[in-house]
Amino acid sequence: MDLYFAPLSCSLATRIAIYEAGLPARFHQVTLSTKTLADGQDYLAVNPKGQVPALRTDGGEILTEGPAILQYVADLAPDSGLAPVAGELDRYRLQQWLNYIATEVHKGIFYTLFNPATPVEAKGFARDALLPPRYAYLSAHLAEREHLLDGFTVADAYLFTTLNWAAPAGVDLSDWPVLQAYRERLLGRPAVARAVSEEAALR
Ligand SMILES: N[C@@H](CCC(=O)N[C@@H](CS)C(=O)NCC(=O)O)C(=O)O
Repeated sequence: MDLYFAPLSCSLATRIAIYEAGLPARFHQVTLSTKTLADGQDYLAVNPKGQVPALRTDGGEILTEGPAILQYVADLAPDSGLAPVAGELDRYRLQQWLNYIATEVHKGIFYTLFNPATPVEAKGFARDALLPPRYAYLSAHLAEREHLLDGFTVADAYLFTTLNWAAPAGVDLSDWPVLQAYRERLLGRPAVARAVSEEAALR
């Protein structure tokens, strides 16, 4: 399979999932500002939405939307435990987390904080009004648990990816010790550390 990614963006979660699953993959860096690939090809021809991640399956199909891609990768390696089995309640709890992270955290907070066109007041609202209850909810959930579900899943890969954005967005993660410890714990996983160091080198 082929993953289209931008370093340390939300596509990092899929690279982590691929490494955790031990699956072979090729990685193609996308320049989001120009929507081009390294060889100058038009990324919009791969994903007309112009966003990462996109995944080309071994069958040549293009999949988009991080939560769908993450579950696809997890299901290619059913023994990895990266996603509970479809049909079991925990699979829908996984989707509950993926949707929460995508909408309430990724788009709801960090899209606003990183978008250069966001008015200053809107950034302040995202940081001071939207983020605290969401981080408090996540902290309460993770205070007594190592992972969002039982064992590491693709939802952890996604939440971890968004926690990496706190510092560059001006959010001090030391104000959220449970989340800081969770992030550091996950960084101790070889697949996570490898994905982060490889993408950090590309920035
Ligand atoms: N709905 C998409 C959103 C993905 C997304 O926001 N990707 C960002 C990087 S984290 C991106 O490609 N931004 C460039 C753009 O929106 O033009 C998903 O969940 O996969």
